[in-house]
Amino acid sequence: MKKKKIVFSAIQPTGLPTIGNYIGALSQWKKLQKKYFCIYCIADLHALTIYQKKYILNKNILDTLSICLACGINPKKNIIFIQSHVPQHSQLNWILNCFTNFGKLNRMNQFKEKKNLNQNINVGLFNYPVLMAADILLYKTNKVPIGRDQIQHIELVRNIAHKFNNIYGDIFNIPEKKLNNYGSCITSLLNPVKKMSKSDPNKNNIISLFDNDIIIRKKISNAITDSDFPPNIQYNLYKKPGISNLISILSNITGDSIKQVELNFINKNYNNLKESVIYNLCIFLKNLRKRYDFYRRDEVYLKNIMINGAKKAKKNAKITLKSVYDVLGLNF
Ligand code: AQP
Repeated sequence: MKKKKIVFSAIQPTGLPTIGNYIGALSQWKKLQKKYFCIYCIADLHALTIYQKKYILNKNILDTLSICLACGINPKKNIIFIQSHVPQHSQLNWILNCFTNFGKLNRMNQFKEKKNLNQNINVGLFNYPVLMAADILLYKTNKVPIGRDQIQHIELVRNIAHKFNNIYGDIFNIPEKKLNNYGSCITSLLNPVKKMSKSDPNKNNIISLFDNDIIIRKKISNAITDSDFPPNIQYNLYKKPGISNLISILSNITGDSIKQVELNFINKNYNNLKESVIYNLCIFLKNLRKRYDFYRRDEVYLKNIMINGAKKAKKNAKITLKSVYDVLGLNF
């Protein structure tokens, strides 16, 4: 039987995921399980780049794992694990630091943005993409499903892998990105040229997977559209970012194509579009939360998934790390 290609992706346990995390990552994760062998990681070490309170981080890890299960991740056929439970990530991270160009890392847009927002500009924040490289390269990953915000990071990962391979031979697989065309960047509701982020301090910018019907109605009703007259419900990211964002959310939640959504709203107004987004989001999130509650209640089950996931991940990670140690002359 032909061996399945490997997919790797991660999510940080930094709070309740948004509809952007769902559309850009989690919904893709579920679909990819059919074709690929999938390795999904809850990136708790990455989450430490911002200050975390012990109990909140602990709770967020369990919440995020439960969300992944509720979104349809199957831990029996694939691997889902917690990053800090597999120490090979930190070990490879150090080695890759020594193969990463400082200037390139300094040009990462996410670092530049977070640096401006953050009081706590730590080395971990700077080093974030190198730990990401270790995550991906440890598992001989072929494809990495990502939102558009992560494209630059994947290019850096490929660059680090090439650099290492050029010196030591074909140790790392060179991974490719996999974008969800119309969901690769769900944007802020009040500022639709900015990415929707779960850590955004203004919660009116985001739809959390845990927002109830009343809150969803309020936030979508207030979402920025435009003043085109007559109203024109068409997908155009540059000329109509607010409308495109709503179309994209609706298309991803209902499964209708972007074209179909546009056809459904010919001669309709922005209020009609918003009502449909509200209706579909409320139903979708209610069902998701039911599945989430089912998993979140059973911490013994969740802990078993973590233990088994770490065991399976370690088995693969150890093989790659050993070959890296071998070529570097670190093994005796
Ligand atoms: N707005 C988005 N649209 C599409 N995809 C998105 N992703 C995040 N936001 C959007 C994708 O979700 C995956 C997991 O993200 P993460 O939690 O690891 O980190 P992030 O990209 O930094 O996500 P947030 O929500 O912006 O978190 P905070 O606020 O903690 O920094 C990734 O594949 C990402 O592309």
